[in-house]
Amino acid sequence: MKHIVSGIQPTGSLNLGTYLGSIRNFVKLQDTYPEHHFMLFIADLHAITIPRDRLELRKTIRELAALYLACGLRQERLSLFIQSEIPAHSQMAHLLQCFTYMGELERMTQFKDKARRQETGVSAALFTYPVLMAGDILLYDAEYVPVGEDQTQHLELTRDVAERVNSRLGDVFTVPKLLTPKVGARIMSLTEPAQKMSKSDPNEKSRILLLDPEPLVRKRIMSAVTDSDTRIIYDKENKPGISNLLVMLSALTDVPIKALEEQFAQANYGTFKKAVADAVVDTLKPIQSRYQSLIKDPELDAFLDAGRDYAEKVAMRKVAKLNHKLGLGRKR
Ligand code: ATP
Ligand code: LTN
Repeated sequence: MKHIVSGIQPTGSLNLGTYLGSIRNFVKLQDTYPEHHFMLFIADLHAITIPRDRLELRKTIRELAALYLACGLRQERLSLFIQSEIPAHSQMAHLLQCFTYMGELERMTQFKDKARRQETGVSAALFTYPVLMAGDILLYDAEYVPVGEDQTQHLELTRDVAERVNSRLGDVFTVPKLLTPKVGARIMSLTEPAQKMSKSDPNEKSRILLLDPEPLVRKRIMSAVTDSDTRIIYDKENKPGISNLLVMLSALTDVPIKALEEQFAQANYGTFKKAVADAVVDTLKPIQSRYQSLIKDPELDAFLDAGRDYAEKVAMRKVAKLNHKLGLGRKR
C-alpha cells in the first residue's frame, strides 16, 4: 500500500495558516491520489519537546482529532491516530539518531528559532525533534509528505537520513517527497505580515483560529495590517499585508491571484477585506458545526482505535526490519 503521511502538533488551537498550509491540502489530495492510503497523526510526542500542561495537552489532542475530520477528510483510505499510542515512533527515533549527524541538526532553522524564544532550559528533544519527525515518515514508507513551507528543511533531512540508511544497510526505506500547496504554503501573521501566522505568537490578533466566532474573525481581518497605498495587487516585498490577504482569499476560493487582482481593481481596502472575511467565515462555519458534533461522538474514539491498529502493524514491521539489519537482539 502506498502511503501519504503527515502530522500536526497538538499545541494550541488550530489556526488558518495550519488549515490552509496543511489540512485543506490533505482534503484535496484525497481526490488527487485515489490509490494512496492517508496516515495523519497528532504529533503529541513532538508537542512535549517544550513543557506543556498535561490537562491542556490531552484536551488539545482530542480537539485536533475532531478538527481533522471536521475539515472534510473522508474516512475511507484514512488512518487517523495519536503518535504516542504507537511506541515504534520513539523506537525509530533512537535508531535514526544513530544515522544523523550533530552538524545536520545544528543547521535546522526551526530549532534555532524555538531555542532562541525559550527563556529556560532548551531540551535535548527539541534539538533531536527532526529525527523523531524523520521516523514518523520513514516508519510508513511515505511516498509523499504534505506540509507547509516551514517544514522543507526537516523533510530534506529525512531524505538524507533515509538515503544514508539505504546505502549502508540495503533498501530499508522509501525516500519521501515533499508536497506543499501551490497557494497557501506560508500564510503570514495579520499583524506582522513578514512573519508566518503561528499558534505560538503571543499576539492573538496575529491569527484566526478555526473555532473563532464569526464576529471575531471579521474583526481580525478588518484590522489586519496593510499599507498606505490603495492598490490591491500581489507584491510580497512592498505590500506584504495585502499580498497575504490575496493568498488567503485565493487559497480559500481556488480563484487564482491574477483573477482576484482584476476583480478588485476598482475596490478599496475595506471592500476587499470584507470579501476576505466572508470567504473565511463561509469556510469556517461548516467546519465549526461538524466539530461540535464530532467532539462528543464516541465514534471518534473508534476511528482513532482503528487508525492506531493499522499504523501499529505497519510501524512494528519496519522497526523489526531495521533491528534485524542492524544486528540487534537475537537471530530469529
Ligand atoms: P506554530 O509555528 O504555529 O507554533 P508549527 O508550524 O510548529 O506551529 P504545526 O502546527 O504542527 O507546527 O504545523 C502543522 C502544519 O501546518 C505543518 O505542515 C506546517 O508546515 C503547517 N503550517 C503551520 N503554520 C503555517 C502557516 N502560517 N502557513 C502555512 N502552513 C503552516
Ligand atoms: N514538525 C511538523 C509536525 C510533524 C510532521 C511529522 C509533519 C511531526 N512529524 C511527519 C509531517 C510528517 C510541524 O509541522 N511542526
